[in-house]
This record gives sequence, structure tokens and C-alpha cells, in this order.
Amino acid sequence: MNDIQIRSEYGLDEVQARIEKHIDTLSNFTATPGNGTTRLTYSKEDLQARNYIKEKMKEIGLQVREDGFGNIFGKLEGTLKDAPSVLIGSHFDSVPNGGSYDGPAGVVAGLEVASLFAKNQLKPKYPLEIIALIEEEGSRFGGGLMGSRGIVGMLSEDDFKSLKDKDGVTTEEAMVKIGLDPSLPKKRDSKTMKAFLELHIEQGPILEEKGIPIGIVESIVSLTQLEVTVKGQAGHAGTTPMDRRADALVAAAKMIAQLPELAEEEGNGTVITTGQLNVFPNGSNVIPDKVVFSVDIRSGKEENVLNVIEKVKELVDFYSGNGIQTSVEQLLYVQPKMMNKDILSLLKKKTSEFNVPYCSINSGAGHDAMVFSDYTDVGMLFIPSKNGLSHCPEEWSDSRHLAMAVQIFYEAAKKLTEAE
Ligand code: HGY
Ligand code: MN
Ligand code: MN
Repeated sequence: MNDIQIRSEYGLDEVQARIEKHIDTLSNFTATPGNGTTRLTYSKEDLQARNYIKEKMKEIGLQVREDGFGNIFGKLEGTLKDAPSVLIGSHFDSVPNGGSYDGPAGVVAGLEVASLFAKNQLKPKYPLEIIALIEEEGSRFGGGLMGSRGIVGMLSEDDFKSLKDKDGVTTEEAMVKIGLDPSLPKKRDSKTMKAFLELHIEQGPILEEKGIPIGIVESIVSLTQLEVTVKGQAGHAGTTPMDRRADALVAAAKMIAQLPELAEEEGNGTVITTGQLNVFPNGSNVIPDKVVFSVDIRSGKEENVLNVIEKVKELVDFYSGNGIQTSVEQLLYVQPKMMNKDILSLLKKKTSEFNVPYCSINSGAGHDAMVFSDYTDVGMLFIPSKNGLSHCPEEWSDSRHLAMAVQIFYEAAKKLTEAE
């Protein structure tokens, strides 16, 4: 990778050292130490990370608040009264046994941009807000993109309150348990947002294989999360003849085995994944009477996702009957999103000014930026993922690339907040 200019106002080595410390500290807030990051929303680990993020925001001199979902905001006021903010950030929850960078890289980048604003005593006209979002992964309450959907009003208060985790704990109960206040304001008027910048790890192999440190995201895939429920009849594994069974797991297994070819038939890079499978009552000598499994479908083109959703529903329906009942619930659906053209140009310009090699890239992963893109001007930068790995303990990115992204966002944020 080409080296980069070090400009005095950045003290890039100092930024890089702080980035490594932030990432390392946050990675310790996990329920599975030694086996990746497991930081579920409103968990003990969430609270540890939340307190760290808020402490860093206060050290920088930001005004810190949390909303009624538990999203964290650190604001550097602008000179313009009641002006909309330039937001920089990402999420701080994780998938089970995930990595240290998916989400936190973007929160840390925001903290470091704010640090540079403070260090250089910038007085922005428009406020700069650093944001740490909850439940982007949906690992605890399903669906995903919960913090950002809540802020823009895509997730209603009632729908939020109705969400429960696998133990039946509601969002509000879980919030109160770690000292959060669900009665705080939730939805935010989109007029209070001027722009949203998100740094994220690529989570794929493209940048690393190209030897390019910065990816400027042009679009984000369309995605849906389905939940399929298959019901049958519980029974004794030993005394129930094979021709008298309504085995929910056998039916579900036949469905799941056929999902990949639905995506392959659709083509266009369409992907489909079953990541979650819950069997009830889950006894080795009991015929399962209920199975619940996830189906994650993505494509750059909305029509591909819609086609495959219909094919999944037909496939599931095909196995109902003979004592088997099926249902499909859609937990999340987001259309493909284009990043804002002006911000794209700004990020390209600022990256070029540092002679940092970059390329345009489309995101196969979902991000909070896709939610905000319908409400404000949005831009994303990617940095390479080692061996293209993510959502696993092996996830790793180079703090030098993260520091490069910080300086690009710093210059872009100076422009967007008119702190020149
Ligand atoms: O699933 C995704 O694309 C993101 O990591 N939540
Ligand atoms: Mn992420
Ligand atoms: Mn993720």
C-alpha cells in the first residue's frame, strides 16, 4: 500500500495509536472472551462499551446524550443556531462471536475526527455529532438496523416495544436493566441532520486483493431478513412409526437444503443464507414439533430480492400439509441504496488530495448508512478486511488504513460543517 502524507495537524501516528487502543479496549467488552466479540444490545457488554464511548466523548468535550433507544450522541455545537448536524459514526453491537472492527471502526473514526476538531480548536458553523448506534446486527431482537430505523421513524414506538429476545425479554425491560431510559425522545426530525458519514470495514476481499486502502462506497445492496416457522407434532423417537410423523425438522431441513439454488437460479450476485436455526423442544429422543429458521436474501437489484422472496414462500408452502404447518414473517426489508453524489465527490476529492489510492465499491453488507440515506446526505468509506473475513473472530483491519479514513473524514467534515 502506498504510504500517505503526514500533515502536522493530524499527528497521524498519534491518531493511529489511539485507534488501536480504542479498538482493543472495546474488543474486551465481549461475552465470549477468547472467541470473538459477542456484544448484544442492552447486555452487560453493551453497558461497558457504552460507558467507554461516552467517557471518550466527554474527554473530547462533546455534549453527550442517549435517546429512547439507547443510541449515543456526542455533539460539538456549531456557531449557527439550531443548525442541522453532520453525523459521523456506526454501530457498537455485534454478531455472536464476531470481530473487533465491524461497527466499532466507524464509531472510533468518529471519535478521532472529533478529537482532531477539538485539538485544532475548530469552530464549525454546523454542529458535528458523533453517533454510536444500537442493534444494527439484530442479533438480540431480530431484523437489524434498529437504532438507525428508530431515529428516522421507520421503526415505530409500538413495534419497538413489542420486540422480545429469545428469552422473552422486551427491549424496554432490557434497557431499564442496564439503566437506560426508554421514555427519552426516540424519533429525530430529519431536518436536524445535514449529513451522515460512516466508516466501515469492507467485510469482503476486494480492497485487499486490489491492494487499495480506501473504498468509496457507491451503493448498498437490497436485503431482507425472513423468519420461517415450521410446526409439526412432537412424539417419541422410538415408538412413533416413520409413516406417522409430522417432523418439523425434517421438513425444515428439506426447505433449507434447496435455498442456495434459488439464489443461483436468480443470478446477478444474489445471495441467500440461513444463519439461525432453532429446534423445539430440542430433545435428542423427541420428534421436533417446531423449527424456526432465518433466511437472509441480498442482491444489488431489488427485483432479484423480491423474486427470491416469492420463491422462498412457494418452497415453504410446498412442504405444508400432512400435519406440517408453515409461516413466513418478514423482519426487515430494505431497498438498494445509492450514496449521495455530492458526498461521493467530496470524499473522492479529499482522498485524492492525500494521494491515497482508492476505488469505488458497492456494499454487499447492510449498514446504518442505508437507513439514513432516505433522510439525509450519506457517504461511506471502506477499509480492507484481512483475507476478506468478517463476522468471525479472525476479523482484522489495519489501524493505518483506519487513520487514513479519519483524515479523509476530518477534511470532509470540515467542509460539511463549514469549519474551514
Ligand atoms: O448483515 C449485515 O450486512 C450487517 O453486518 N449487519
Ligand atoms: Mn456493521
Ligand atoms: Mn455486521
